[in-house]
Amino acid sequence: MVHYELPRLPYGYDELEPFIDKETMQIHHKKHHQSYVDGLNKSLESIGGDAHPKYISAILSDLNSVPESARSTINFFGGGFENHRLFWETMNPKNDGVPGGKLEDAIDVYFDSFDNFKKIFSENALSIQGSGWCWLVFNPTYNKIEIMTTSNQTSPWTVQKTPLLGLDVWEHAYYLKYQNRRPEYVQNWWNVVNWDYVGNRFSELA
Ligand code: MN3
Repeated sequence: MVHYELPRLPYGYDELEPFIDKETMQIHHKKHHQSYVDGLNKSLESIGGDAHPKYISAILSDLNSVPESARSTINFFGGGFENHRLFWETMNPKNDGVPGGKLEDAIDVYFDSFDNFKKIFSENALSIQGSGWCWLVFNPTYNKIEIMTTSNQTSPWTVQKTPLLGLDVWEHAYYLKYQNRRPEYVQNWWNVVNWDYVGNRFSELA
C-alpha cells in the first residue's frame, strides 16, 4: 500500500517573505497540505490502495479506473496533495523573475510576450469564484501551453493536461496577510515563481 507523506518544503517557512508570510506558509504546509495527505491515504485505503499502485498524477489522469465510492475524495485529496507539492516546488526565494529557454519561446509564441502572459494569467486567477487554482499547463494533444483554471482541488491531470505552474487562490493561501486583497497576493506571487523549475519541467515534455 502506497502511503503518501507530506513533502519537505524546499526552503524555510520565512524565506518567501515579504511576498508570502511565514505564518501562512507554516499553516498552509503543516496543516492544510497535511490534511490532503491524510485524506488521500484514507481514500486509497478505503478502496484497497494496492489495486492502484500508480503515482497519484496517473490515478488522477484516469479517475474512471477508481471505484465510484472513492472517486470524488481522490479527486479532492489527491488533487490537493499533488497541487500543493507542485506549488511548493514552483516557488523560490531567489529567482531571476523571468522564464528562459524553450519555455520563454513558447510563451512568446502563444501569449505574444511574458508581460502579456502574466496579465492573462493574473486575470484568470482573479476570475475564479470561490476556491480554486490557476494553471499554466502543457496540452499534449495539441503540443502547446495553455492557461486554465480549476475549482477546489481539481487537478489539470484529470483532463489529461500536465501542470507546469499553479497558483493557489484559496483564501487559506493568502488571507492572513492579504485578507480580501487577492489582486495584491497574485501580483506579489510573481516575485517568488521558480522559473528554472517550471522551465525544466516544460523542457522534459516538449
Ligand atoms: Mn492551499
